[in-house]
Amino acid sequence: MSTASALPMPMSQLSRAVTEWVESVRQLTQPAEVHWCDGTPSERHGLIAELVHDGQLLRLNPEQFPDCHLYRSHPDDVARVEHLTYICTRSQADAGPNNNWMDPQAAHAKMRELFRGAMRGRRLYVIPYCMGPVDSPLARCGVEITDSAYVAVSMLIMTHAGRAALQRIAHDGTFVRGLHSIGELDPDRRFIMHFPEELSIESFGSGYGGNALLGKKCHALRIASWQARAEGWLAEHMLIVGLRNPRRETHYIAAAFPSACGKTNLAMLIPPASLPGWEVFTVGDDIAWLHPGADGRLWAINPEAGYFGVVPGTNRQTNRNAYEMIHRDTLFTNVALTADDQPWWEGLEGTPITDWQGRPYDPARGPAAHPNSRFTVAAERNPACSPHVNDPRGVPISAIVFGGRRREVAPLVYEARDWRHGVLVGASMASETTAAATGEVGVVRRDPMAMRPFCGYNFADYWRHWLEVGARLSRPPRIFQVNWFRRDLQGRFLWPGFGENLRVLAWMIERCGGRAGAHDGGIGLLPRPADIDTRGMSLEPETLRALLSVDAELWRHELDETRTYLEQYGERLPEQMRIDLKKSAAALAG
Ligand code: OXD
Ligand code: MN
Repeated sequence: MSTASALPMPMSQLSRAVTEWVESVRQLTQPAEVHWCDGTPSERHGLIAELVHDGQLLRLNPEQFPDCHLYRSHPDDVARVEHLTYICTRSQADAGPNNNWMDPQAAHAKMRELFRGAMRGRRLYVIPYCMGPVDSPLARCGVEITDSAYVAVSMLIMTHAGRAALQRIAHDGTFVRGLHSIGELDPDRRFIMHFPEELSIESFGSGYGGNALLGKKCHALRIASWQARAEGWLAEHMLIVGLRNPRRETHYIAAAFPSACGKTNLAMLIPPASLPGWEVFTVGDDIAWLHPGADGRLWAINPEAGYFGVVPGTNRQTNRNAYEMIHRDTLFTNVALTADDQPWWEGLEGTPITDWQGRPYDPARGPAAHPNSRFTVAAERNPACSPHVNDPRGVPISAIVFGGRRREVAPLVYEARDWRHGVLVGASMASETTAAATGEVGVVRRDPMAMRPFCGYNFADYWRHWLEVGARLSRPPRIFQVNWFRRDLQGRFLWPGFGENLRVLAWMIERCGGRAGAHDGGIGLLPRPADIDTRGMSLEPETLRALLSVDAELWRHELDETRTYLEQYGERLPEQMRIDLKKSAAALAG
């Protein structure tokens, strides 16, 4: 690859704001060269070839995994760092108790010192990108500057990047500025700063996806949630899936789950053989931008162009679509290797010989693949990719699902009474922590709308905004909560999950069509066991009853915890939510 400081289009067609910003970053960071990404496949292949040449990427077995590569991160840089992630608004109250906060001027000063001269001897990549189809009025653009070729390649897979995005930026006259450097990968000099009032991001000291691919969590959730409030829409941590029932009607569902709780699997679900006639289409696996439409419905686009999915557990049985998808043109991070250079992770057959750190595999040192090892792959490689994935209007949403990972308390599924109750249901979500973020795994924490690490402003204002958006919808989606992770006293999962989850989604769709039954279970509307189609499944009737049961005592405790949590938001908490919480307690009392 040449030193390519060449611009991808004539200077006269470029936004001046972009060129001036790139120049100011160049002066601050002092790179050896500047590369403007044009987003072509040949550029991506060139960058990958360079990374292979200098030993940062390993080419995987070309027969079994053509055009697939392995990247090993620094062992201290394997997950999002929530404790080092900040929202820097002028007023601390705007960031809310749900965010770490730093004064914007102090944060800029701190970051300026970290970035000063940080790219000496390195190449600076300029990545213009568009989150969402480039011709969609719902899409928004950004430019990421990074000194990591791995990050640049990942952004080229995960976003609509290159010339078309630059043209759109020149036309829109606005973009999100994202400045990133891996620095020295020193955990003590690592910060992920967001300046929503300035539409900018500064990230230093990590190369991990959620900290470094700035289009993803930083832009498409934290900054976009702020923009969405100002503009009247929602930026959410949700997959989007289309389900066509045997009557040939397609319904789209948007579902929020915390990280590493199976969003990618649900978005690419394979219908069980005993439920013939169903088809599944993936629109997105992680982020949804939801806009009220002129027809009173909620319309969704996926702002991303690829998947950054958790690998362990993926196999032909659990997710055949994903398993097939990642056999070609895929960038793996922190998986193990077999003797013939095939990638390996827990959940696959075969034997690893090298662990994720490149050491001879020794089971005494823990799993061979890192529990948060990932694949990065273009969405179009997904055999179940929806034909509407690039539809500029998006897709209409029939149902919104909130899901957590709870070994007890939450039933398999229930429906909120209406949108307003649904906002409370979403705000009450709690889930066990996973390896996607640093910190202890398996601890229950409140994770409203699965947005706890991603909401770019005060949650109380966010719930108010949800209530306002709902009030504008004449045909709002129905709202449900699910829990695929309930266990028995021996710790065994009660529900098989994966493809079988379609049985629960099918009930929801029948509810949307006014065809399925439900009873008021105090907490909301629950299916009776007969309402869930379990034909062809080996599920004992008492297991299904247990899955659909609500322990009033445990739930009362849950409501108390929810109240304590929500009350931290004080006066900013919408009064409607207090009233609805009281109503919920009364309904439970009978
Ligand atoms: C992700 C996450 O990578 O939520 O999607 O951490
Ligand atoms: Mn996610």
